[in-house]
Amino acid sequence: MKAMQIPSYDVADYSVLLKESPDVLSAHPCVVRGFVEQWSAARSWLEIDQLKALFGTLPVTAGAPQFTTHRDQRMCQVQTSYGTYLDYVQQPERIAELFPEPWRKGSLEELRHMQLPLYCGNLRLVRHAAEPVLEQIQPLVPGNMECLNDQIPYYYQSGNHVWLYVSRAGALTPLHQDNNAVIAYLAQLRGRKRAVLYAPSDKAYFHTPGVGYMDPLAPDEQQFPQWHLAQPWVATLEPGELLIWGANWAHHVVTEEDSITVSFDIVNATNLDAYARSFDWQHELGHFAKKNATMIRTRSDDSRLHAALDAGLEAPIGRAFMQATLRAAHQANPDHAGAAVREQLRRTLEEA
Ligand SMILES: O=C(O)CCC(=O)C(=O)O
Repeated sequence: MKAMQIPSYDVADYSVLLKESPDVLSAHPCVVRGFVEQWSAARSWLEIDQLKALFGTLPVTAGAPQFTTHRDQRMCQVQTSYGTYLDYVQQPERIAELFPEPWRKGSLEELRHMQLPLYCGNLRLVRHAAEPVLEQIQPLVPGNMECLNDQIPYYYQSGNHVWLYVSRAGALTPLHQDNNAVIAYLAQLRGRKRAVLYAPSDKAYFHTPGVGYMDPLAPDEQQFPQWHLAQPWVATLEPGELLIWGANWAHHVVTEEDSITVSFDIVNATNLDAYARSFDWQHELGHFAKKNATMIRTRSDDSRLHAALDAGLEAPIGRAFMQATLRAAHQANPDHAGAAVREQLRRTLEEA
């Protein structure tokens, strides 16, 4: 199918569009101009040496491609610090010295064969709504969008929702859908990226169970026999532009010019129920609760939570922990500003 160009709006026009059509991101992604410049990060995260000084000691992995979403895709991966990864971005010729073998996956020889740069996409900057790093990207959402993130208990603890991507030209993020049915954006601070997106309603065409996601740049006719029925939406993202898409939109991103990009995940009224039903946060929250089971058992007498902890499965523990938290919050403060959101979350979880 002929690719559709993603429409681009000035932030004021995007705001008007959202007022008229709050669910516009379900219909198509948007490029928004004139927003990113407001951020402190548009100045303080613009140089790699600044990022090294701020985040260089944090542990990360870097892979080529960033991760895999197709059963036959090979991968190389190293475990390192963010500072060492940034050294590699600045001086790729030092790769053998910076990442001595054995690697976590693959080898330098295999990487050279793949002709892809290593790409780190798992720097974890935020684990709490009050994290100072969030000050750097205020306002968090363009065009006065509704954002309920802070009203969802454990939102930033039970999944990564703030991403800082530094990538070399050629870096690849294969086609995938984000965890937790979030609305998400890529805000380009430096360099250029090319994105291809597909609506969730086209999933049968771009995804085959047991095989994975297709490569939009080289679709395999045998594995994705109806690939041509999928409608691609495309954009080239330049510095200062922000690309935003709705829940479950699949996306494939190639770094065309060395880049620095911020990505942020959003939950609002349009995807709150889908978020509540998602497995990924339930699993991560359950993992946390399981590790802290003794403390949680003493603090809560919720019998369903105790039963889930006894059974020991992460996702049901995460669900039960969230439900117990929501019930306790409602009893303690039914008039809280986030009470309606919490009540909706609780109801959706009960029904699931
Ligand atoms: O910028 C990229 O390479 C892709 C990022 C991405 O896919 C995401 O944040 O979900």
